[in-house]
Amino acid sequence: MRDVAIIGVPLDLGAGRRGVDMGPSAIRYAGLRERIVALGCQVRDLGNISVPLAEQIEPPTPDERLRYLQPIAHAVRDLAQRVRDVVASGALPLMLGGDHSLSIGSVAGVAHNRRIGVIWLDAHGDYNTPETTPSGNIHGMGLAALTGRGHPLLTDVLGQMPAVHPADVALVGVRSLDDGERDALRASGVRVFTMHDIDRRGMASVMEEAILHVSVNTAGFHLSFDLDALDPNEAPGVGTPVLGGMTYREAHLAMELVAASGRLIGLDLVEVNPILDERNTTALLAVEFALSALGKRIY
Ligand code: 5AB
Ligand code: MN
Ligand code: MN
Ligand code: MN
Repeated sequence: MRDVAIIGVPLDLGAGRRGVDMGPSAIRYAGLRERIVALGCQVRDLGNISVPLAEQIEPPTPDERLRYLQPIAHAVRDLAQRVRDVVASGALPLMLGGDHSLSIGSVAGVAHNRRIGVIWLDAHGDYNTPETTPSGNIHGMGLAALTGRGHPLLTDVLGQMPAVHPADVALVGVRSLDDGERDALRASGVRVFTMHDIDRRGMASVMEEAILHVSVNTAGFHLSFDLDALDPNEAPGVGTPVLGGMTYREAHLAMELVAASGRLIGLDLVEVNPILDERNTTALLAVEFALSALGKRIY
């Protein structure tokens, strides 16, 4: 079993709704560390990176197209450096969010000086740019930034532009795209698997193709798991719920296939919002997914 390093990112500046800054605590309280240790992994919890509260800083103007750009750029740079160091130490970085803009840092760190694949599990495309965003929220721009589209403070975090090649990315679980975002995704070369594909083909077939797609000529893949990929009936504690999502069983199977590939090199669990959750259900699910992705077996 591998070494795992946990990093919390109590960031909610990238989201339109408050509360995902409490996600790292909720996932820790759901028993993350002990349960990964029980799998036989060596686990270090590196604590949280330091992120300002919205109350501490200037509010954005109403028509701002990159809300809280400066503090988010600072946070993702800090995170990317820590993740790069974790990777150099031989451990697998496990990020707890926090809004999905944090993945701009985590993926940049994992991708430092090498070619990696990315699987982005999400109800959304996160492929907006300052030009297409309907909200100005940076958590809707993360995947675009990682593939080189957007503000330079977000596209060039560790001096490697783009951090990942669009052709090495698979987006899985999508069911909500903005118009400009859809056009940009179509032109990008990112492989997109919608909920329609999952319904028609089944999760196993979709995930096997996604894993193969991101594994060709890469050092492995990073999995960025936005918990809103799940159906809100099963995972109510997310900031931007969209009907028609994955079941627990489907997402669980996806994680088992990730583990079986032997190619996982980094993992984000993001967008857990304890304010909207019921009895920490969504955080408990996040822990189950981490365990399965790290190789927990039933038999
Ligand atoms: B999440 C929306 N496309 O850009 C936007 O939760 C939602 O990280 C983004 O996937 C959702 O504001 C971002 C409308
Ligand atoms: Mn999402
Ligand atoms: Mn997302
Ligand atoms: Mn969200």
